[in-house]
This record gives sequence, C-alpha cells and structure tokens, in this order.
Amino acid sequence: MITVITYGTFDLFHIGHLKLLQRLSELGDKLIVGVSTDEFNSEKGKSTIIKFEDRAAIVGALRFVDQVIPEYSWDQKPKDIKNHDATILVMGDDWTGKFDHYSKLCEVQYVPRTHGVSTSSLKDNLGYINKDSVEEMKKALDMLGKIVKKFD
Ligand code: C2G
Repeated sequence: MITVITYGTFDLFHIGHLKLLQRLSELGDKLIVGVSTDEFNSEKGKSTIIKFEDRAAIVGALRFVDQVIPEYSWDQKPKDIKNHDATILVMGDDWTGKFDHYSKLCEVQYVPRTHGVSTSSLKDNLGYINKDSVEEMKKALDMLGKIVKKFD
C-alpha cells in the first residue's frame, strides 16, 4: 500500500492544484492532503480568500483525494508521516529541496508546478474588478470626459 502525502493552502482552488493532486494520486494507492489552517497561513504570511473549512471541503470532495488533514504548523510532517504510514511526501517543485530532511522518514519528491496559474495571479485579476477599482475607473472616465468636452 503506497500512501502519498502532500500539503498546501489550496486557496481559490484552480487547475494547478487539480493537476497536482491528480498526479499525486497516480503515484500511490492513497492520497492524504494536509490543508493549511487559516491560523497557519497567517504564520506563513499568506492571506487567504477562502476559509479553511471550505478549502478543506473542496479538496476532500475530489474523488482521488482519500483524506484531508489540517496543517497547523511547519513541523507536524514527521508525526503525520508516521501516523499515516506515508510512503512518499510530494510537493510542487517550487518547494524543491525544502523537505529533503524528511527523506529519513519517507521518500521525498518534487513534481513540476503548472505554469501560468497561481492563487496570487487570480487575486490580482479579481482585484481589478473590486468595487474600489470600479469607483476609481469611473472617476477617471468622468475626468477624461470633461477634458474631451474642453476640446469640442
Ligand atoms: N501548485 C502547482 N501549480 C500551481 C500552483 C501550486 O503545482 N500553479 C502546487 C504547489 O507547488 C504546492 C501545492 O500546489 O505543492 C499547493 O500550493 P499552495 O496552495 O500555494 O500551498 P503552499 O502555500 O505552497 O503551502 O507545508 C507546505 C505548505 O503548506 C505548502
């Protein structure tokens, strides 16, 4: 029985997250995903849009995810690896090298990230349509209208 374990925030769940988890599920018989709690994300310096309960529910609803566990801290991985008898710890390659010290406990692998999508880029794009930005654009257009009128 090969058990794969991974961790992440999975905020604004997107195709990069989906492809990663799908790929990890193909590496073994069981896939366990540690989803970062809101408190841990603050510790990571990450602000999330979707709250932990919902991020965990979305990940847990995927047919190829067998179990979701909360990720409270950086150093819970050894306990999780032992408690769940994990065979492989796998992360996207933006983490390459960062978890090699766990190779005494289980295999550690890094797989290529999906390029062209990230939670931060989604947030940036969404930022352009928030109400403050719309108000600013309206003011700019009004000003532009007044300038154009002057040249009529
Ligand atoms: N990922 C990916 N492709 C993307 C974006 C993310 O493959 N376009 C992968 C990341 O490499 C990571 C996982 O999806 O393995 C989750 O990414 P995040 O939600 O950004 O999680 P992160 O903040 O990296 O937290 O203890 C480890 C941390 O909890 C990881």
